[in-house]
Amino acid sequence: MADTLDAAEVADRLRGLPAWSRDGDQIRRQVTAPSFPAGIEVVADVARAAEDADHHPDIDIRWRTLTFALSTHSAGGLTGKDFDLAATIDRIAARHGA
Ligand code: H2B
Repeated sequence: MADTLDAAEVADRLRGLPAWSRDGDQIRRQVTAPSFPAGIEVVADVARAAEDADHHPDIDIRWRTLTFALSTHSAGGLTGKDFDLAATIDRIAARHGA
């Protein structure tokens, strides 16, 4: 099980991910896709990346606005896995024009 990051490490990693913010023991970001189908494609790509990483975000879908929330349940907080997947989600969103 990975160790949770302390507040300073979280703040440090968030500096490199400006779309993300801390919300308790999670980090979250909203993605506005160009359309509802484009948003679903973003979610499908994120699902594949999450399976590959064996690390899964909470996802809320409202028309073309997606909210991703990340935390490492097994560790009870934020770990490097959350920040790695956050960077992957950023790349996927950018690829879809979101
Ligand atoms: N995703 C997240 N976000 N946190 C976890 O602790 C986690 C996960 N654990 N995906 C994984 C799956 C675990 O259940 C498997 C057995 O590795």
